[in-house]
Amino acid sequence: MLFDTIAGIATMKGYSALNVIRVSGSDAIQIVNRLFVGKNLDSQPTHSVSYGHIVDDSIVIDEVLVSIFREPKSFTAENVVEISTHGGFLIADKILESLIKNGCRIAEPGEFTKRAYLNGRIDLTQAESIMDVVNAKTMTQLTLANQGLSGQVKTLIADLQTDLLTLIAKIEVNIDYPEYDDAIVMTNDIIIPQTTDLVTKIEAILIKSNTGKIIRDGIKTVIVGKPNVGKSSLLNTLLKEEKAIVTEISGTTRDLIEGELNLGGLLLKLIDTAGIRNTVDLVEKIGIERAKKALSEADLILLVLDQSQSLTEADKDLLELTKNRVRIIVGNKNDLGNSVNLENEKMIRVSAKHKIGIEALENEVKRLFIDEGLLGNNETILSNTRHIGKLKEAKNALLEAINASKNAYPVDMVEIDLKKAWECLGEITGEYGSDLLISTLFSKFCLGK
Ligand SMILES: Nc1nc2c(ncn2[C@@H]2O[C@H](COP(=O)(O)OP(=O)(O)OP(=O)(O)O)[C@@H](O)[C@H]2O)c(=O)[nH]1
Ligand SMILES: [Mg+2]
Repeated sequence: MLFDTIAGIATMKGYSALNVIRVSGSDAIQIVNRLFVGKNLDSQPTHSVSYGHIVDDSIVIDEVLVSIFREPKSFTAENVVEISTHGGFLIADKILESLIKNGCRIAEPGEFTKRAYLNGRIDLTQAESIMDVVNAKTMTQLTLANQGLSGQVKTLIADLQTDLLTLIAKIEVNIDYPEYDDAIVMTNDIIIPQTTDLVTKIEAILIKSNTGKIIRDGIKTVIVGKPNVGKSSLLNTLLKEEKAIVTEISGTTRDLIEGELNLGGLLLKLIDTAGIRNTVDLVEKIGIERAKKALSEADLILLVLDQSQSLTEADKDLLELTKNRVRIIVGNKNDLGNSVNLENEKMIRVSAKHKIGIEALENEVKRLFIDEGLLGNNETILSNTRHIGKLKEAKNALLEAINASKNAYPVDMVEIDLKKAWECLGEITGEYGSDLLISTLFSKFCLGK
């Protein structure tokens, strides 16, 4: 494949020690060489670093180090040059300008990674993992992202593809050469069990992927309760920051207040809400509507009760409303007493104000969301919503195939469903990526990546 030569700044501009400008394409080395005063880059070996200056129109722009990676042993599998410059606001822009003047084109967001993919150096799951590596905020997120980057997701899908392809190939032989004695007759007795095995494998992957998705995207954790029970105090204590206003007045919080918490590798996206009650205050009313909406979208609900008083109707309504959700009941104001006792319900007793019992609360969150065994085993876990969605589609197509077999449809009809499943798997790794999908995915990358 032949592409033009692109250039982009791979680092953030601003007060930093260094910036890196990346150039990729068949002319990358020659173009940089025209601006470089130092050794002749054309004759430098791959994976070498040269010291010199970038000079344009006899004006020295900066003292730089230039790394050369010759095709195919580079990130994009093309000739790549990385210019390390001093940091700051001007230098990198000026060098980029000179590169453009000399025949480069400015890279689009994600274009370097896109080339790595288009040149077959990485598959789509690895490309997507690069973005996850960049976006990781906790070590667990990073571990998952690195699994994808090293090709574990690719291998996981490839194993399924191999099984499926074997099955499809057997059917094809049977359709093409029905007279072959040794071609296995694809009776339902063969198609149904083998397809069922595949569905079982996919289901096992999908079950684990719940944990993966939550690790990757963070847990949307909504703190709810009636007014004045200490929701905002709990948010502040968890975040170790006075983020929300706390007063003894009921109805203090009006809008949603958000903060992020790294809990032993789990990312919690905490949202404090307005206390839920009947009110005539217009602003508070809107706040309560927002609280209810956040509640409906939560992955985890922290339902806060005030232990210094007995339960009110408002508390009971909220207990009922959230009973089938993933929730933790938090008995706050433990320092003032414990008038609340729930039958058959676990309640974590804390004092948000005095920071008591917080660790127990955090442990409960971990217990609910981290399958320790899963992460410890270094098993491959799918976490990307797109991958999970496509795998579910593949599973559904396989179920259709089983159904068609059971209804004694001809094998070539069954094969259509199996091929659909095959395509879904291919879309995960990018073998079947549509142009639109590919351009949308890479446009989410940062510049220079
Ligand atoms: N003694 C004691 N007081 C607490 C505790 N937690 C919160 N409070 C007090 O309870 C009052 C209400 O606290 P907030 O955190 O504002 O309660 P809230 O649920 O956010 O209230 P709204 O925003 O009005 O819904 C404040 O005076 C807090 O200092 C606690 O654990 N013990
Ligand atoms: Mg509040």
